[in-house]
Amino acid sequence: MHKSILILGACGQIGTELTFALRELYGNDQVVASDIREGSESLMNSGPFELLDATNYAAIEDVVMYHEIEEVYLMAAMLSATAEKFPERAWNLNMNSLFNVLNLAKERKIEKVFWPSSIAVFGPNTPKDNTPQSTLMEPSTVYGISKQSGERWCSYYYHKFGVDVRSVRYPGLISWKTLPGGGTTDYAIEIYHEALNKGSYTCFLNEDAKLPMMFMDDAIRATIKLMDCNSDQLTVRSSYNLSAMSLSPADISASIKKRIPDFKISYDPDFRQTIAETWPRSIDDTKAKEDWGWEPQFNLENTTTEMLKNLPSQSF
Ligand code: VAH
Repeated sequence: MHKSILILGACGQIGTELTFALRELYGNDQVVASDIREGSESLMNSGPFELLDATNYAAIEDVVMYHEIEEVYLMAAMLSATAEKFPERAWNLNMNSLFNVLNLAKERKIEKVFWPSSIAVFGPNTPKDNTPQSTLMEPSTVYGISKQSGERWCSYYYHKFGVDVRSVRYPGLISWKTLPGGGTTDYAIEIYHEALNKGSYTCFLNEDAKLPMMFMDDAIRATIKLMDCNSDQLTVRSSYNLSAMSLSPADISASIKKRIPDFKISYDPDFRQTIAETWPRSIDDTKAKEDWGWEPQFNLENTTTEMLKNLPSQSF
């Protein structure tokens, strides 16, 4: 099936895995990876790459026209922890990159857009357990505010201009192919690295900080499934709740100890604990299940198996 795809932010935690998955599916030359800097050797050697600033409309337009791009996955963003340190840079990147891609679609220069939201759109007074698709949302982080605004703009461009933009609210994502990228849930990746490299980990969240989490393979499969379904199946054009697991650092530590009995964990919460406390503990993703057949495949145990099996070759 011919399809020409551009991934903005292809060298990030999700972008890297999305690039490999889409190239596997559609062919290396059908997927143009792009980022503000080059990526891993394996990514750079697996297909076409463009150095591209996602906030530069003209530069994106040139790449779209040159490669005859039909679909854009906008994965470039500044995540929650880093965004608290650079609020204006985060707003500029997260919002202007979205407007660039939505406007390309509005002008019919591309046909379809994927844009990631996050459970960070929910705030401290959102119901924390089995958080509904539509509910009270008063995010208190720069990142969460940008994601809530982005969801509103996605819905507006769909209803006003017929732009086929699709989105999911990713939970915290656990993966081994790339290092974490400045998020509050990065602990859930670091803990596996350090369990293998040091046999111990000092966690920057409290042991009972339960958050919605997902193994990356599930997140990639959900993303591609959403983009492949018929537009008329979709009843949500802001962003779909997406769920797999609800985990705390203590849960992940216990899972690691089943394989590495001497693993030691300690807790030294920092500002990221304050962010985590504003987010839900678990998510209701009934709408994603009903509209496009979403079903997770990874739980904590097979996530731990995959992480510990694949990580030794990585190092911090
Ligand atoms: C972050 N990994 O921690 C991201 C994610 C739900 C959290 O959006 O900022």
